[in-house]
Amino acid sequence: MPLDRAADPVFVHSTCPHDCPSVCALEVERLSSTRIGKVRGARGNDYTDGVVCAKVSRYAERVHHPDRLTAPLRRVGERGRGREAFEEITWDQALDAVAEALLKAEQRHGSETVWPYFYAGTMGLVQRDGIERLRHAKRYSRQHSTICTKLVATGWNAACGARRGSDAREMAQSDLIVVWGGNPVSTQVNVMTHIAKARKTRGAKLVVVDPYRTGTAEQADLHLAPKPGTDGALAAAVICVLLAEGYADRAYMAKYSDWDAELEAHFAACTPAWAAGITGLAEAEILAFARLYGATQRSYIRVGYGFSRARNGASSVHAVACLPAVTGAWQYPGGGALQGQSDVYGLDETLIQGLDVKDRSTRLLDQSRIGPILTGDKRDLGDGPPVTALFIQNTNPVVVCPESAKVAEGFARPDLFTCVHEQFMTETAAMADIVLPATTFLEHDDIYVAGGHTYLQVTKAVIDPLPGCRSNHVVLCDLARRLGAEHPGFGMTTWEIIDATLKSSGLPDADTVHAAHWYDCVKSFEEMHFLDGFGHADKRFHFRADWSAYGPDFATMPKLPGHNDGYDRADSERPFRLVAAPARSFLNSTFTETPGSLKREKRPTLLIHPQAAAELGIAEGERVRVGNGQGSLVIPATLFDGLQPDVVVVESIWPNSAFEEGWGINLLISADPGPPAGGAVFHDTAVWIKPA
Ligand SMILES: Nc1nc2c(c(=O)[nH]1)N[C@H]1C(S)=C(S)[C@@H](COP(=O)(O)OP(=O)(O)OC[C@H]3O[C@@H](n4cnc5c(=O)[nH]c(N)nc54)[C@H](O)[C@@H]3O)O[C@H]1N2
Ligand SMILES: Nc1nc2c(c(=O)[nH]1)N[C@H]1C(S)=C(S)[C@@H](COP(=O)(O)OP(=O)(O)OC[C@H]3O[C@@H](n4cnc5c(=O)[nH]c(N)nc54)[C@H](O)[C@@H]3O)O[C@H]1N2
Ligand code: SF4
Ligand SMILES: [Mo]
Repeated sequence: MPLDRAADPVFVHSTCPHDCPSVCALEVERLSSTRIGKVRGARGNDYTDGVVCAKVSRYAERVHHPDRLTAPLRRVGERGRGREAFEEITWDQALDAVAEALLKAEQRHGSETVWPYFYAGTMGLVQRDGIERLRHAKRYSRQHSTICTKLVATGWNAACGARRGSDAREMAQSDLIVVWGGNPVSTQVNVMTHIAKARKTRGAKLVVVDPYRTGTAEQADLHLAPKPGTDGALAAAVICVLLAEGYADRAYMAKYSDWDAELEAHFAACTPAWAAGITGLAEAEILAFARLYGATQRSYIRVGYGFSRARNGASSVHAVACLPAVTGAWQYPGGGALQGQSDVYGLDETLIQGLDVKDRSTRLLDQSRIGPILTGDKRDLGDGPPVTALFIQNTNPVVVCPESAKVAEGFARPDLFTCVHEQFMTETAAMADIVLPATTFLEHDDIYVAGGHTYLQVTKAVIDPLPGCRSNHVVLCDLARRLGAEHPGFGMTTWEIIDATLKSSGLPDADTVHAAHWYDCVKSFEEMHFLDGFGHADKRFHFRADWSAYGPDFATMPKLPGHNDGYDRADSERPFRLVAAPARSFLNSTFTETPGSLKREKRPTLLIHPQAAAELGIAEGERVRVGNGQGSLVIPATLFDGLQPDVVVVESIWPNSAFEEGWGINLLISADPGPPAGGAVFHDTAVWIKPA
C-alpha cells in the first residue's frame, strides 16, 4: 500500500541499520513514495550530531541499485553462477518449496538438521532476531553467535562484569582519548566527532594503538603500532609504570577491585623493556604513553573490537580494561572506558526471539565454524545429524566467514538445501536453491539499540517496499504458517511486536518513541562509571578473571593479566602476521556493490612495509602470493611504511570474485574458536609471502 505522505521533498527520521556501533539517527530525504534523495545525520541527536559516514550518505545508490533482487528465484543452473542460473517463481511457489524442503529434512534427520543462520545485515531487532522465534518454535539447531562480539564481550565482562561504560558523549570532556584496537575514522565515524570536540575545547590528546597507521592513527598525537596479538604485554607494561611511578590510585583500587600483593609483584615484572621485546615497540614509546595516561585524570579508553579478534583476544581485552581500574579514571567525568553499551537497554526480547519456547537442550552450532560444520566436522556435530538445510537471513557467510575453502565446499554439497533471503545476489545467495528478495530498512519498520551510545530508536518505513520484496518478519510469518510453527509473534505486525516489546520492558510505547525519534536509556553517572560497584557479584573490578564463568575452554587462559602467547605466532615458514581489517567504504561485505564505494576502494591490496618488500624483491603494485596451511591467494602489493616490517594488512571484505584466483582473504583465516567461549580470530594469522 502506498504511504500516505506529502509529495514534496521532506526529510524523514530513520536509523542506520548496518552493523556499526554508531547506529546513527538519520534524516532521509523522501522524494516520493518510492524514491529517496540525500541521507544525513540527525542534528538533533547529540550522539549522531549531524554526521554520518560517506557510504550511508550515498544510500540512494544502494536502495535504488539496479541489481536489487525483486522476485523469488529458483536455481536451475549450476551453483555459484549468479543470476543467470536462476528462474523467477512466485512467492507462493518459493515459500512452498522452502517449507517442503525443511519439512523433508526434518522428517529424515530430525529437527536439528535444519540450521537457521543469521547475523546483523540489519541491526533492527525485529527483522534481525525474529529468525530465533522460528528456530525455537521448531526446535531447529541453535546458533552460537561468535563472529563479532563474543571475544571482546568475554574479555570486557571478565573485568567489569557488565557491558556498559562511560557515556561516549563524555569524550568531549576528556583530556586524553585512547582508541585501542579500533579504527573509528573507518568503522565508527561519530567517535571522531566527540574526540574533535575534546581536542578543540580542552586541547585533549589522542593516542591510537593499532598495528598499522589507519586513518584514525594519522590523526593521533601518539600512534603505538604493536605487533598484532601483543596488546596484553603492552597493557601490563603500562600498569608496571603506573605502579612504579606513583600514578596508581591505591585508595580506588582497594575500594573497587580485587587488588593484592600477588598482582603487585606480577606487574612489577612486566617492565617496558620486557614488553618492547614482545610488541616490537620502543621502550621509550611505552614509557611515554604510560606517563601520559598516568598523569591524566580524565582519560577515556575507547576499546575497539580489532584486538579481540585473536586466539588471545579475550585476555588482551581484559588486560586493557585493567588500565582505568589502576588510575581510578572511572571516577572522573570524561574518564573511564567504553567497549559497548548493550547492557543499559534492558529490553525484553522474549516476544521477538520466542524465548518462551526456547529449548536449551537443542544443539548449539558455532556460526563462525560454518565451514567445518557443513563439511561434517565431528568436533561440531558430535553424534548429531549433519546439517542438511540452511535458512539464511542477513548475512553473507561465503564471503565473511573463516576458512572460505571449507565454507565453499560445504555450500556445494549436493545433499544440502539452502534458502537465502537477501537484497542482492551475494556469493552466498548464488549458492542457494531458493533466493527470496528482501526489503531494506527504508522499506520496513523496526527498533534499534546501539553499542556505541545509549539511544533506543523506533523507525517506520520511509518508502514503499520495492515491488516483489518482503521483510524478514513477513517471510518468517509466511514460513511459520507452512511449517506449523506456533507462536503469538507470527500473528503480529512488526509494529505490534515493537510496541509490545517496549511495554513489557517498562519503556514508553512505540508511538511515543517514534514521535520523539529516540529515547535515551543512559543510567546515572555513578552507574555508567561503576561507582556504585562493578557488575560482578562482589561488586569489584576483577584483575583476576574467572574465565571458567565465561566458557568451557578456560584451561589455557592466563590467571593474571599480561601477555598470552597462545596465538598464531610467526615462525620461519610463515614470517608475517596478517591483519584483515575492514575497509572504509564497505561495511563487512555490504556496499561492495555500490559504485561510490567501489570507486574509492578500487581493488584488494596487501599493505607491506617497503623494507620487507625489498627483501622479497616485490615492487609497488606487483602481484604477490600470500599463504599458509589453509591455502594461498594472489593480490597486488602496496608499499606502506605505517606498520612493522613483519606485519601486513589486507582491508576488506571484498567478494572472493574480486581476487584473481577467486579466493578472498578469509581463505587464510582460521575457524579455530578463540577461548574460553568461542569467537572468530580474523586478525590472528601467520602467513608467508612471495612474488606471484
Ligand atoms: N567502514 C566500515 N565500518 C565498519 C565495518 C566495516 O567493515 N567497514 N564493520 C562494522 C563491524 S561489523 C564492526 S564489529 C565494527 C568493528 O570496528 P573496530 O572496533 O574498529 O574493529 P575492527 O574493525 O575489527 O578493527 C579495528 C582495528 O583493529 C586493529 N587491530 C587488529 N589486530 C590488532 C591487535 O592485535 N592489536 C591492536 N591494538 N589492534 C589491532 C586493526 O588494524 C584495525 O585497524 O566496525 C563496523 N563498522
Ligand atoms: N576478513 C574479515 N572478515 C570478517 C571481518 C573482518 O574484520 N575481517 N569482520 C567480521 C565481523 S565483525 C562481522 S560482524 C561479520 C559480518 O558479516 P555479515 O553479517 O555477513 O555482514 P555483511 O557482509 O554486511 O552481510 C550482511 C548481508 O545482509 C543483507 N541484509 C541487510 N539487511 C537485510 C534485511 O533486512 N534482510 C535480509 N534478509 N538481508 C539483509 C545485506 O544485503 C548483506 O548481504 O563479518 C566478519 N568477517
Ligand atoms: S557511521 Fe555506522 S551507523 Fe552511522 S551511518 Fe555509517 S554505517 Fe551507519
Ligand atoms: Mo562485527
